[in-house]
Amino acid sequence: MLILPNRLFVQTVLPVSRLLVRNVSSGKQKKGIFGIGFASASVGLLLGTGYSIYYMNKPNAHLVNEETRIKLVEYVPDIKPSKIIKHVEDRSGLELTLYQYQTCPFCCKVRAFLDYYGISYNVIEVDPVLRQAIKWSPYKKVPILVAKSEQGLQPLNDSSMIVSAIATYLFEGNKDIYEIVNYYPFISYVNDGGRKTSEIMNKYFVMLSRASRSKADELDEKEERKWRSWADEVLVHTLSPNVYRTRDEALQAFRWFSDVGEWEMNFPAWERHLIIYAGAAAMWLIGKRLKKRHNLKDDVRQSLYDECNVWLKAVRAKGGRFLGGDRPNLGDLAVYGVLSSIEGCRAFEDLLGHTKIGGWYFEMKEVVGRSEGAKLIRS
Ligand SMILES: N[C@@H](CCC(=O)N[C@@H](CS)C(=O)NCC(=O)O)C(=O)O
Ligand SMILES: *[C@@H]1O[C@H](CO)[C@@H](O)[C@H](O)[C@H]1NC(C)=O
Repeated sequence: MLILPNRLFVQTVLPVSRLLVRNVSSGKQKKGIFGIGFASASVGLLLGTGYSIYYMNKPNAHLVNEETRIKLVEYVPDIKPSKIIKHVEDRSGLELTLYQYQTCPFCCKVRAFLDYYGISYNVIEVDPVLRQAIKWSPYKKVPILVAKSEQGLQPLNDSSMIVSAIATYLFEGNKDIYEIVNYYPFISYVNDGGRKTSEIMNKYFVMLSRASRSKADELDEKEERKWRSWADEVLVHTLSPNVYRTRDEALQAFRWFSDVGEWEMNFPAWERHLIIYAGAAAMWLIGKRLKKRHNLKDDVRQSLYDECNVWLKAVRAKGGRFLGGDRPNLGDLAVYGVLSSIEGCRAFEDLLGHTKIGGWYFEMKEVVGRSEGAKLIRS
């Protein structure tokens, strides 16, 4: 069995080769395989488990009292987009570039949102090993969405902030994206592990300046925020242990990632194979740690089914096709986006077989695929 140096876990799976090199050359940064540091922000790489660790550290965080906005960037390298998503109905005036990994649940969430509202964007598939495509960014995770504003290039980070900021832009109507970013400042602090971390404020809030709204609307919005946060903090954590449940499944998952991320096109063969085999082995191991950390049931499938049933119950309680009623709200889009990241995995097949989520899921897929939200945007 492959024994990976600890640092490899820390930076995770995909930066595999780069780290191999680094590990051999620097002996430092040993943190103990089972330390918290082991599961740093990047462990989840493909399945975004990092989020949790970040939050785990939060209660003990020491505030640095540094509040700031995401700064404009002078330039981004001129890289040919891996894909250009063109929605003819797009009148938003936005010019967006999404830096992403195709199967990262947070990236899938952003795409589900943009596609539903029929917003065009360029995709740059980040090479997860070397990550050159985001070297320009001080923020080292994906998704990053860069929006062209009158002031310059405005990066947005964190999938939920991205969704809220763009939704604010689309529905508020008269604000520049640069201005909107001021509503989402981040606060930096040093956590117990001595790492500098930061958190974006208001990330589940769409900032609309309506004169008044009904009590019912207010409750709906609160519920919508609750489920968006649930997608990030609960649902997402059931994914990794399921997708990487057995060595075989982990390998199958990585092969699927390779297909849909078009790794064959993007990376040399040796690198792709290294990612697939080393990645699958590492994630299989990590999946077990995450299962404990997030208190999943022994049969991890059951935890996935349970959470999906919790979601379905909430949808049904609203009495419509979606949580948002006749059409999806941001809660629906978040849950759908996150789940769509495992669509090609055995876990997803099992999920369809053991729950009734398929009805809601495929309706979502349809309305997102048809960009049904496009007609809701004011132009
Ligand atoms: N809170 C962030 C989490 C993003 C995240 O953890 N992304 C992972 C990929 S799924 C990542 O980029 N990890 C760092 C790395 O790849 O090195 C969000 O919602 O966007
Ligand atoms: C967002 O990005 C900025 C730099 O672009 C970074 O300094 C900050 O830590 C990031 N914040 C979060 C919470 O991701």
